Amino acid sequence: MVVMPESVTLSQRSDVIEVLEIDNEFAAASISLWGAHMLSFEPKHDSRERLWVSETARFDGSKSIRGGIPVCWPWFGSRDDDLQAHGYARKRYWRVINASDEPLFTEITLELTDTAGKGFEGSASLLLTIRVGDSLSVSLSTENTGDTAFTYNGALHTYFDVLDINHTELQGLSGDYSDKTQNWAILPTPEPYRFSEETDRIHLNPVGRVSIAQGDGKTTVDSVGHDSLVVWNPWTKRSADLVDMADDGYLGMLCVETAVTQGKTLEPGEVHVLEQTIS
Ligand code: TA6
Repeated sequence: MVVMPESVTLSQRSDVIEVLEIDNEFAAASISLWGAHMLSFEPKHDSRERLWVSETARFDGSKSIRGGIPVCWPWFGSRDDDLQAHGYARKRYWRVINASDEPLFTEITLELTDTAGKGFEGSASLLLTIRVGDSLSVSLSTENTGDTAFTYNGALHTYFDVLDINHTELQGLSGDYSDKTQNWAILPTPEPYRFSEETDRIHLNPVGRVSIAQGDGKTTVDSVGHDSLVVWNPWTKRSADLVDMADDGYLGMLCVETAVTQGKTLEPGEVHVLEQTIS
């Protein structure tokens, strides 16, 4: 049993979901142990919540939590078979293997207790290391613990809180993207990058930094270990169709996801880290 440092407390969000609450000199944050799912991050230097969670999100374990940072693993998106979209890591229990207060952040490491599942043939160890300081860094480490190679996909599927999607601009992307709403057509990144319709895009030029510019400030998103950045907003119709999103829920969120969508192959003993830092 890991002893929690001074800044961390454990609370019960529902019958099935326990949440680690972090409150240190730099920020407040919360993480559901079910899914290793970040639910909030509010740095104290500007008191601006960075993560959006749907007001109708389910916390009963029946669905992945709508909002925050779902951990998609060991695949991304939907599949041709019946298996659930975005893999199973976001719907399983993780355990705390380390928690410490460091000079500039609180560090928590969670481990997925059981990484095996239908649709994934490999043997893997999966860790999520979270650093809550002036910025938030979330680092997903996949290790091949078996004796044959495997290929995985995944994402840190972050829902950013925005004041109004109609007045939000995404900066820093360039090159082509593949558009899910247009049968995966390859199209050039718009400039300026603004939102006025359903947006579901895999950007294939994996830049390291993008920014979300909006009325009350800019949010910077740094990514490492990715081969793509996914940008999603369901807009009016899909928002209304989703049982765990209010009809106008799309107005206050924008997903910018640090992702591996092209398949990352790991040889036995190899480790791959996918990381997103939000400031
Ligand atoms: O990352 C974009 C996406 O794959 C969209 O196509 C959309 O379906 C979204 O994720 C949410 O997926 P979810 O399974 O959480 O409902």
